Amino acid sequence: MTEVYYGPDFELMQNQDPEIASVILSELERQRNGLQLIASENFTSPAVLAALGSTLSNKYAEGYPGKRYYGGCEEVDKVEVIGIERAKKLFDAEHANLQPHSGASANVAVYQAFTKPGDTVLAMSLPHGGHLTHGSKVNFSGKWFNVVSYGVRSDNELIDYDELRDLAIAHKPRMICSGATAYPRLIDFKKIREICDEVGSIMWVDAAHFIGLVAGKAIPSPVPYADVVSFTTHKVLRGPRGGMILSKAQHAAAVDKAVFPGMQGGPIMSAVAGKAIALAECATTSYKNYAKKVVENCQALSAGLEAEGMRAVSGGTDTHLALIDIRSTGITGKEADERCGASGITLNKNAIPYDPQTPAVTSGIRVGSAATTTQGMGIAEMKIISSLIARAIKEGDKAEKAAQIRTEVKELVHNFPVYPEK
Ligand code: DSN
Repeated sequence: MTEVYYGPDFELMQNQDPEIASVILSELERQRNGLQLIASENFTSPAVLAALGSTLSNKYAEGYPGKRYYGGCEEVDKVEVIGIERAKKLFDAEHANLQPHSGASANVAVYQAFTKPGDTVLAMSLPHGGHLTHGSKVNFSGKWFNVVSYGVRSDNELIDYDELRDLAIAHKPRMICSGATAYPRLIDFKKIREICDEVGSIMWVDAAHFIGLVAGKAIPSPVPYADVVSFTTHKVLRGPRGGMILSKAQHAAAVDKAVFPGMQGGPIMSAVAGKAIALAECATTSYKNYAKKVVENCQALSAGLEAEGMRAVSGGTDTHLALIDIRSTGITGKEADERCGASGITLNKNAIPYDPQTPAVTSGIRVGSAATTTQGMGIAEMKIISSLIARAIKEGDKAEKAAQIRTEVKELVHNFPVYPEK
């Protein structure tokens, strides 16, 4: 990591609003002093942070480059055009839209571009690793669409492609969604394309979790197969918080119209600039090496936790995340999350497939290697982290034990400083 963006603007904020400035500094210290293992988080670069804090934030730019509803867009037009071209090149995509404010809003746009309310959509169930926007009853997707869910097999915890095909044939969905938030394995996009072709469905891939690995060529890309690919830009991809959509050229107009004016007003141009910067970073050899290391580290973390007596769902991982069944410890996911938190280890409780516990309690934890790999950690550190997690789960309810683990966590992370001062 290079140094954090600590420009004169931050000093100004400290003078003008010490209350908020002190919270921002405390969060920086939290990120520096703990282990960040949430699979959907990362440390973005100082250049991206600088773009987010830039004057581009002031500009309204409803519309698209060259077709805006406001004057004065000549500079932000350049940023968006550069970003679009970088995205198309990096992912070998025919069309890119950088405007969605988040992954969930990108998904709203996908529904709007390809479906009408009431249409049938086939997607992975949330308890098996899907996402709220893949048809959860508490989300717009489950309220406005007839979402049929597929899941993973009980014997090997891999996507049940036979079930997926049977459901597709039975329900003839308008759109089939693949992609998940807690599935550690590669998805067979070729097979899903064949099923989509067989039943005449749009193929939508929500690649939020793994698109950074695709960008770094560490895993196969869904782009050649899918009609549309939506994702967030802040996970392994290491960009600013936000969303993006890639599509085939034939869907470009529908996607753009669905994003604006269909779903959003003005884009957040500072975030669009941050996305453009991250896309350029992803095209470097150093990022490719990073993406490969993220996977190797996650495999080491998953194996380390298994060596500590826990079980990796599906037997391991091919990606940046591992889902761990911790029932052998006698502790729930909720308790493990709390005990790890008290010990300076940030991760999240997560349902495992066929979980006997409720979603608020769960039998599992989800861990990811994106942030620690950005810090420069490697396989040796993943082994240490596995043992720290195991100790936190077993003993992190006792204040003195949690404090001891927290000290060891601090010693470890201080060898891999995050955003060191100039
Ligand atoms: N909240 C994200 C995650 O943690 O996986 C998905 O949106």
